Amino acid sequence: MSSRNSNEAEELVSQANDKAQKGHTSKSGKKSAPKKPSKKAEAHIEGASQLGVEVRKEVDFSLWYKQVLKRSEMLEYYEEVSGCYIIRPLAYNIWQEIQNFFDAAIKEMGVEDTYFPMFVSQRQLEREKDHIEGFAPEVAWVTKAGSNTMESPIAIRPTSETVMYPYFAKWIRTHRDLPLKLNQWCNVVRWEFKNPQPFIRTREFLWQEGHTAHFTKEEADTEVYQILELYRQVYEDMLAFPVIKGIKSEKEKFAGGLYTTTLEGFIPTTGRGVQAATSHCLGQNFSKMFDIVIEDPSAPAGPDGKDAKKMYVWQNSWGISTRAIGVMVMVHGDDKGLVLPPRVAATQVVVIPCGITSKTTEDEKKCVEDKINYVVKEMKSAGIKAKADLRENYSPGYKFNHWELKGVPIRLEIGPRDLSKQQTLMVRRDNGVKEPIPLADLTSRISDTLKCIQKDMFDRAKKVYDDHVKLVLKWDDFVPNLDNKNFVLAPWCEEEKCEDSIKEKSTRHNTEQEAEDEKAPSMGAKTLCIPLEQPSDPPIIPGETKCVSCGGLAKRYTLFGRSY
Ligand code: 86X
Repeated sequence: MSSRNSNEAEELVSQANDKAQKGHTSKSGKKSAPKKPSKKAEAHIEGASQLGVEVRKEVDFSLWYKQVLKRSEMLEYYEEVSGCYIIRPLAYNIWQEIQNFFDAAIKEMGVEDTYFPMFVSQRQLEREKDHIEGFAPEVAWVTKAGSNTMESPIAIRPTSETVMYPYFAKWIRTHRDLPLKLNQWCNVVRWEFKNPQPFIRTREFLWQEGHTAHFTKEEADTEVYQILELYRQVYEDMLAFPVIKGIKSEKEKFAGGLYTTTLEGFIPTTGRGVQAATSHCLGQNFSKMFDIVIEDPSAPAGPDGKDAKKMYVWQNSWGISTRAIGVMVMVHGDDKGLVLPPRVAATQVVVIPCGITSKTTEDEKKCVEDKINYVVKEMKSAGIKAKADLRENYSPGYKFNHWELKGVPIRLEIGPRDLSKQQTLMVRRDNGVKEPIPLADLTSRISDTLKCIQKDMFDRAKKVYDDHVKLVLKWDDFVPNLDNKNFVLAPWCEEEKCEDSIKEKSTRHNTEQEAEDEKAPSMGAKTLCIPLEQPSDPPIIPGETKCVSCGGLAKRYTLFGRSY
């Protein structure tokens, strides 16, 4: 198991070299010199591992994704344990931006941060038995201490309901203890055996889990949707990643809860859906399991010694994970590497000296560098995350590639000729557009452009998403649309049997056994969500509109798709 990642990492290089070579076969059938230096040569070139992405996003998406993450230095493969990865500063910074925003927003709602142990006893874990049954194979256990087998093994939290709720029961006694709103930022472990994918499916991941208890269902309901809206803001406003809000079907909801709200995203290159975040109303299911009760204030204990009526509290739980980073990369990245939305970019602007030749005097060079340092300082004091790249032994071209790979939203080029005209050349990472900017307006123009990039990135992604949601009314159009890498939005009866049948009917039964993860188009469609915002044209007419699959009566439009 432990050698798998190491192989995987090496393959990143060798497969890519193969591909580069395949693409360069000359007419005579002889391969031209490979574009990339051999692995050995690479070792000699300073920074060669950052030389860029060698495989096109559209050609081999999965390899492209791994290369972008690795070469941009967002992520490193952890050789020791399969399915685990090192989140490097460039990526961790994005997580911190998400934390900062979300933390401030939930504090505003009265949520407090907390930290519970990562271990849970078998006894506590099994109090949730009905619901963890399906999850049980993913639970990781600690069974030894040193060389001694432990008397009672302890589980590592896959989520913290069973860790926290015994203490909710202890802390919540009367309605005056409500609402209780706790959140923790932590790691969780789910020992999955499906193909791991950095950020998207990893055995350990980071998330926040919010757990709250309320006096009324209404209060709980309100919070569920407030949190869902905050998650939308994280994805759409920060990561420029469009999502659709909805409710999970009974089959797809968190079995332990009453209902699950979700954000569903779309990865255009594969046509697959991805669950971006969930906010559950647990109802009273967990409070009944864990005996989280208060005295009903409307039926207090009587003077006659009659016991107060017990009332089970209403609970919610909600979470967003580091998966968000992965989907952002998948949607916005291109053949040059990462493309970071300005709001989460650790560096928003990089300034690079250009046009320095052998004829440039030392004085002129110094002038350029001084000016660069000056504008960087100016931008920084205006709140723009700017930096200068004044490294000596790298050409401007090398630096351009380097910062493009890392997704920096704006590059500024400044040379002696720009200085004489009191201007700089601005180059946008997201669309490559170049524009000279007068130095006098620099900070305001950069600020505006950063906002514009943020908006354009979202608008472009949103248009792609919208174009791939196909409204389908009859079954004949269902699978063809899926096969064209679309989601299908269709009237549905909301019966589980029908959901199973749709999955079955949309699974392509290939003769050669294909790994589910590798050949996405073969897998069946799931319901992703019942969107909160329903199409109005044509409207669903109760008692009349037919379910897209079984012909029974349709309740609501439901979003279907193949998903991660
Ligand atoms: C469901 C529910 C919920 C708090 C969230 O979605 C947000 C944050 N928790 C998580 N879930 C499990 O309960 C679960 C349980 C076990 Cl034992 C497991 F191995 C995996 C699990 N995965 C999800």
